[in-house]
Parts: sequence; C-alpha cells; structure tokens
Amino acid sequence: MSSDASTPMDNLSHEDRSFTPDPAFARDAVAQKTLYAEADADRLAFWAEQARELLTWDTDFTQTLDWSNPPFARWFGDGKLNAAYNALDRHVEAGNGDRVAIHFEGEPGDTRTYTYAQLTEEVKKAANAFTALGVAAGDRVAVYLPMIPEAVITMLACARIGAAHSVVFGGFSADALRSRIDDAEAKLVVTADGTWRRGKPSALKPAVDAALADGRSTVETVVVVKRNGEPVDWTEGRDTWWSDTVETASADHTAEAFEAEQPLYILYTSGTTGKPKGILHTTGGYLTQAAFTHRNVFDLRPETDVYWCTADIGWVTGHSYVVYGPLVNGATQLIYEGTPDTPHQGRWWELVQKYGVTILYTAPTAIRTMMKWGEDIPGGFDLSSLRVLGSVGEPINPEAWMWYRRVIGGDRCPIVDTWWQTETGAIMISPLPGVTATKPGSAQVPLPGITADVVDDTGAPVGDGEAGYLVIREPWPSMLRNIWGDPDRFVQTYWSRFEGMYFAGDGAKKDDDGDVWLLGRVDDVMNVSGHRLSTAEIESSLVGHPAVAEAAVVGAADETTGQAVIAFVILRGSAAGEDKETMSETLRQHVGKDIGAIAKPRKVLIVPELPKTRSGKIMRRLLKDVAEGREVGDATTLADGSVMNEIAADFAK
Ligand code: 6R9
Repeated sequence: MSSDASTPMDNLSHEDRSFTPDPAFARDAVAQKTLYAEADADRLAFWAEQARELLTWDTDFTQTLDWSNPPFARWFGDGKLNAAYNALDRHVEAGNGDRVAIHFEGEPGDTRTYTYAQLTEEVKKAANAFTALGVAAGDRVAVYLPMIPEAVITMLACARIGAAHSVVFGGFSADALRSRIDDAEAKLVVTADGTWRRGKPSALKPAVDAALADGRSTVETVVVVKRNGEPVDWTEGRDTWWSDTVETASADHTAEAFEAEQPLYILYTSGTTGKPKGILHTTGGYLTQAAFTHRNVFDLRPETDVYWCTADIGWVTGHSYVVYGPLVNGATQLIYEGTPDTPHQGRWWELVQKYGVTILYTAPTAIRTMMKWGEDIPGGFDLSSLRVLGSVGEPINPEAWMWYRRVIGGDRCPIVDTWWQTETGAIMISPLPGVTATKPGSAQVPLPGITADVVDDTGAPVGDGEAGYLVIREPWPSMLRNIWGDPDRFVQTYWSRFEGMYFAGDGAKKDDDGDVWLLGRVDDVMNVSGHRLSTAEIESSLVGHPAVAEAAVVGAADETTGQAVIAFVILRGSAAGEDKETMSETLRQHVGKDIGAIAKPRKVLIVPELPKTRSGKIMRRLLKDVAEGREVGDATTLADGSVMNEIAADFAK
C-alpha cells in the first residue's frame, strides 16, 4: 500500500454508531432487500430486467452482455433506443407532460420552470438547430456552459441526434478547453456570454475565443447563449446566438433510435499523467444504471419528490444525477446556477424551503463549509420537506456525516454516502435507504448487481478489518467503454494492475462488519472539493512558466476542501533574484489561468532543492509530510538528506 492510503487508515477508529431505518420508511421504501438476492442469483438477468423496466427500447436486445473481448464490453448490444426520447417524449406520451422537469433559479434570483412537455419542445428545437449546423450522429459537441437549463437542453439535443457531448467545466481555462476540443475533434461549441459568481459577472465566451483564436481547430460553429448580457467579441461566420439559431428552429422532431453502444458522451478526467483522459460512455447500459441507482439509492417518487443535486454539469455527477438519471426517471428537480453564499450564507436552505426539496445530493466539502458557517444559518429555514440526503465526491468524515444528519436532516433523513467515479458512470457502493442500517463515514455496501471488493497487493480479497485496493470484479452496465482515442491507456490504467479486475485507484478498508470505507486515492490524483486534479498536470503547468526550473505538487489534508494543492518550486537561475512572495503569487495565478481556478495552489513554496532519490525520483511522500505539518518520514533513500530540513523550516515560516 502506498503511504497515501495507509495514513488515514491507521487512525481510522472503529465506528459504533449505526442508524437503523425507520420502520415506516422501510415498509414503503422503493428499494427492498430482495434486490440483493435477485442480483446475486443471476446478475445478468437482473440487469436485463432493470434495462427493460426502466427504459423504453425501440428494438429489444437479445444479448445482455458481450464480454468476449475484455475489457471492451458491450451491454444490450443489439438493442436500440434514443436517450432523449427516454428522458423526455415518453413522459409526455404517458400523460405527464405537465409535470415540472426543472425548477431553475439563477444566481441573481431570476426563475424559470420547464414542464416535461416544454423541455421536450426545447430539446427538439435544439436538435433541429444542431442538425442544420451540420452536426450528425457520431460527431462531437463541446459544451462550455454555466448551470442553466440550456446546458441540459444542449446535452439532450446531442443525445437525440446521436452526437456525443463533451462538457467542459466552466471553471476550466481556455487552454484546458482547447486541449479537450482537439482531443475529441469537436465540430460545435455551445457556450454562453457568461454567468455570475458571487454577484459579479463571470465571463465564458472570452475563453472560447482564446481557445479558438488560431483558427486551426476542428470547430466550425460556436452557439452562444445570452445569459449575463455582458458585451462579447464576435467572429462572423463562426459565432451565432442561441436565440437566433435554436429558439427559431422547428419544434417538430422525431427521435431516431441508435444502437445501445452509441457513444453518449466523453468526459475528461485527470489521470496520473498530465494528459486528461476522455472517459467514454455509451447509451443503453449507462442509462440503465443511472436510472436504477437514481431511483433506488434516493428512494425516488417521481410524482411527489423535489430532487436537488448541487453538482455542476461539468462533472460526472451532473451528467448522471442532474441530466440522465432524474429525467429518465421522470423526476422534478431544482437547478441552481450560483454559489451557496450569494447573496447570503443561507441561500441553499432558502431554496430547500422555497421549492420544498425532498432529496438533497451534495458533497462533503459543501457540508464542511456549511458547518464552518454555523448551524444557526440552516436553523433559520424550514427544512422539514427533506427526506433523503446524499453525499458524493470524497470520503465524508464521521463528524460531517453526523452534522449533516442532525442539522440538515433533523435526525430523520437517511444519509446515503455514494462511492463512484467518472469511469463507473453511476453509483457503485452505497447504503440503500430503508434497507441498510447506516454508519457515519462509510459507503458500506456494493449495490445489487455490483461486485466491488477490496484486495491486497496480489489481488486476493482482504479479510474484515483489513485494508487494500478497491476493485470491481465483473463488468457493470454503466462502465466506461474506453478512453477516447487511446485503448492502450484504457487497458493499462484500469485493467492491468490486477488480472481480470477493474482497478479504481482508491484505497479502501473492510471493517469488522465487512462494510467498505474509502481511504482516498492511491495514485497521484488529488481530490480538492470533490474535484479530481492530477499532480502531474499542475506540475507541468508550473514548469511551463519561464521562471520555473522544477516543481513538485502534493495534496495536503484540508479541513474544508478534503485536500489542498501545495506546490514546491525551484526557480531558474535567471529568476533567482525575484522577490519570493511576488513570485509565489505569480505562479499561483499562472496555474489558475492555465488549468482553472480550482487548480490554483493554496501555497507555492520556493525551495532551493527538491527531495530526490538517487535515481532522481521526487519523494512527494516527504513533501506531503511537510505540507501536512507532520514530522518528516523516512528520508534515508534521499540523495541529499539535508534538503528536507531546509524545506520544512521554510514551510513553517
Ligand atoms: C462521482 C465522482 C472519483 C473519485 C473516486 C474517489 C472519490 C467519490 C466518494 C469518493 C469516498 C465517496 N470519491 N465518491 N471517496 N467516498 N462517497 O466524484 O467522480 O470526479 O471521477 O471522482 O472521487 O477517490 O475515485 P470523480
């Protein structure tokens, strides 16, 4: 085990608190205990049944899984369906056209409501508009939008015409956007003039302009949603307003059925090397598991629930649990554009009260921030509509879990701590509300039909009370199908560490009851506020600055954000005379501009030397000790043992 995983594990205390389901909740729960036995008896039959029950197929499938060429899976391979039809039209056809699909609240307080009938109409228009712009089945569309309904409409319009979307988080820089556009060879970009961040306009279009400035990308058209009304530069012949292109298009559109393995989207995520991986998801299997988990893990009642997932559509949680899961299930949901503390720190709770939110799905980093702001703030609002609370993105420490349960959930709502990844497409490990007795801090049990396990270095399962690596033994419907354009890396990254198993990259432990506890990444991927960042990517940005000779980045434990980025940098001789503080700040800004604000190091320490082994490998483990304020560990393999003393002394200043 690497030190990254063994550190939290060593001080993991035994958890005695357990919350058994309320009997009334359990009796009527959507998920019943029998699901586990059903899936265990015949896993493929179980998934085939879910696929047929939860989705509408244009052509039924005859084969559930084709695993003849592992790790390249085909699920429901000869079936045909349309993702947007499943998320929209069929609800209207079933007589639920008047049900609210989206309650939208903008940061400035403007609101919009879309019923299923209205949302279907908007998506049909967008599908016609994109087709008229030359987008065809199999093409890729880059989406660089804030959390506004047009983001959902764009994604579903792509799905409707068989084009794969590639959503790039609006906080990412022009360079990050360009590299993703190039990798996917996107034809169209959909963006907005901008959005708001804490009451101030925050631009998006300039980043698209910068990304495409050399005129040499594959992009032919940029569709621009007018959102914050700030002035934008315009490239004639390339740029067009959403209002001129989409809103004027015909609302007549018949969805064509595509093969179950039709690419649905590419979503880039940080890997252990600098280059982000384009995770590829396809249609039938992905929708099956997104819908199954959304329904069962959140105890969804589409007729009465008001569901709110606070994730941005730039992340996988926004794909599976804002767009596909909820809409395929015909749910009513809230989408909020802005920050939680604008115009006041009670904004989220005000929204829960205003819309009567019943299911809330958010991240530990948000919960810890709210804890810091104090319980009086949520205490000032009526949160009694809430009935299920979810957590995702990083391990939730028992203290935050207990606060979430007590202060937000009124000691009444079951908490589901859901473990999954961009690669897994949907929730894999989680309690089921009404079924599982929940335990603060643990994601607990693999869902029915999922064969997650914890294994040791040799791939043998660990016993209860032991730690190791999290793996998935058998293919699952929403698994990634490939890394876009890089099948070798796909095999290498996920399927080579352990024979015949999927390697998740997370350390995990089974407690005495056999429940799973997640212990964080075992590779060089950091988790900052639930967002995956690669140390290598930030290091390569730093050494890209003319003043920097070498850089090492570590993720240090942070009370609020889970981890924080800490950088250690050696300057080039030419920059040696510069003021250290000014230079640190310059480098922080440089990373922010290069990758995005979330990647900005909390601290950039300028050092004379980095700790290296004789073979020249930087010992990040030691830097992490310094960054986390620990005594520096075993440094005997260092080429120069004195280096660490100097760095530790500088850091403490
Ligand atoms: C959905 C999502 C995936 C990584 C994953 C793990 C961490 C996510 C977690 C969790 C502990 C949970 N992670 N959920 N760790 N408990 N409930 O976050 O996808 O952005 O790809 O990140 O996040 O380390 O490997 P993604």
